[in-house]
This record gives sequence, structure tokens and C-alpha cells, in this order.
Amino acid sequence: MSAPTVPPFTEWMRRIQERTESALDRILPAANIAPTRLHEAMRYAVLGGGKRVRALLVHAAGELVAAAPTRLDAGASAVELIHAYSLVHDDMPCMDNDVLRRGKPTVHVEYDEATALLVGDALQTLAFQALADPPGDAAGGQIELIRLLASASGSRGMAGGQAIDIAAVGQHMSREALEFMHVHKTGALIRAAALIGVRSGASSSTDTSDTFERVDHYARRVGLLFQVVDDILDAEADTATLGKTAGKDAEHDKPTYVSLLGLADARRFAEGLLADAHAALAPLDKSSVRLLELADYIAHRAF
Ligand code: GRG
Repeated sequence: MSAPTVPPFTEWMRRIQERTESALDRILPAANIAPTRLHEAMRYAVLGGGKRVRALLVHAAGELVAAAPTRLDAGASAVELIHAYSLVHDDMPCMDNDVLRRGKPTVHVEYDEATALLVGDALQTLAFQALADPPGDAAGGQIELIRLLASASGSRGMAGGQAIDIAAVGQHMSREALEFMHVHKTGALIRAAALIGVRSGASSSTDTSDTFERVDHYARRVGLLFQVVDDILDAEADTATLGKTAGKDAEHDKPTYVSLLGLADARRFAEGLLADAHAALAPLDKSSVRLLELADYIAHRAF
């Protein structure tokens, strides 16, 4: 009997993106439920856009430990809801003051500032509800998943990184300080996505193996890789391709890997991070293939 064929990465990616979209559609309150304007704006912020990189990480890491897909849908939705909230708040006039996100007007432009603030707040709490109330056949171990997401999102994770980012505008930053900022602002949630995937597998088998440590190492490198590539794209790509305003880092006088290292060294740094991520998973079996392919996608994406 021949071995089952594994679908190519692009097919797998599209399938996970579609099931994440459906899961988010189910979790988000319908737009006709009161308060209708808030619910409509929440759906506007979350649905119909984004690469879903964090959801892909949850599923890729979950496949490594044969986790139930419905359980991974809950984790994938939760990290995408936190991510969407962070984008809505980041785009507001009190932060980055941007008008374009995912190729459409930002939430405060399409609705208003008060609504954008509430959308972010409500998406954040909905993320934890998604983890606490997984579908019927997916119960067990939620506290650990909630703990991972909470510590990645709060002042010692993403929100803390954002605070450092805001304070850094116009300042010189050492390479160590830049890395510290990005490990928190962008890296923490990306790392949490992969760890939530691994922890969604059948309980303790992953505790005793070194799989968790290897995925953790991989995810830390990929988190930084994501940001270095984001810096390169911000410097190189155009607004239409990115679906968000290009060149904002330089315009806002923000320290980035490109401003610190130059384009060529930033690219070399990204290739090194990708190689590290691959090396971390090398001893694992072929079920790590999606994580490897995903790291390649993150390194070589066009937007
Ligand atoms: C407001 C608490 C708070 C935090 C905001 C992550 C963040 C912190 C702000 C986002 C600003 C930004 C552009 C960061 C660079 C990296 C990044 C997160 C890019 C956007 O993520 P993608 O490319 O977006 O995964 P899509 O639209 O594909 O989901």
C-alpha cells in the first residue's frame, strides 16, 4: 500500500485559512444582535482579511502532536482575535494613526474612535472566551492555554512591547533593545500560537518529550524572523501590495532592523533566523513539515 499523499503547503494553508474564517465567523456575535454597531465593527475588524499566520502556526504545531482539529480551531481563533484587537488599537490616532489596514479603512475611520476602542476591548475578552468554551468534543486543559495567551498578550508580552515601541519613537536603540522590544511586541503572540498548538495535543506526552522545547525554540526564532521581514517589507514594498501604509517606520522615525543594520544585513539576519528555526526541528519526524514550510513562507512572503 502506498503512503498517503500530503497536500502541498499552499493547499494546506488555504484549507486552514478557510476553517479559521469559519470558526471566527461562528465565534463572533452576529451583526444583527444588539449592540449592532459594535458587533458589526468587530466582524469588520476580524473577517475577510489577513494572512492568518498565527492560526496557521497553531494548526501546524498542533499537527505535530496530532491534536484534534476542532480544538486547534479554538486556539487559532483566540490568537487571531488578540491579533485583530492589537491591530485595531495600534491603528488609532493615539498610537500609529493609520487609515489603511488589510486593504480597507481602519476601524476608527470606518466607524469612530470610541467604537474602535470598544472593538479592541471586546475582541480581547472574546479570545479568552473562545479558549474557555471550546467545542463540545474539545474540552480539557483550557487553563494552560489561557495562561499562555494571557502572558503573551499583557504587559509582559505584546502590550509591554507596544509601550516600549511608543517610547522609542525618535530615539536611538541598541540592537539588544530593539530585539527586546520585538520579542515582546510581535514575537510573544507568535510564540504563544505555536505553544498553544503543541499544548492542544493529548496532555502529558508532550510534557516529557523535548518536542515542546524544540517548538518553543523554533517559535522564538520565527517570531523575530516575522518582524525582521516586516521591517524589510515596510522599507521595500508598496502600499497596494502590503494593504497597509508602506514606509511608515521611516516616516515615524522608528528604529527598525533596516535602519539599524541596513537592508543587506537585515536580510542576512533573517536568513540566519530561518536556518535556526529549521535546525530546532531537525530531530523531529516528518510531522514537523508544516512548521518548516510555514517558517519558509514567513521568511519569503511578499506582504
Ligand atoms: C495595541 C496592545 C497593542 C499592541 C499592538 C502587534 C502590535 C502591537 C501592533 C501591530 C503593528 C505592527 C504593524 C507590527 C508589525 C508586525 C505585525 C504585527 C504586522 C501585522 O501582522 P500580519 O502581517 O497582519 O500578520 P495580517 O493582516 O496578515 O493578519
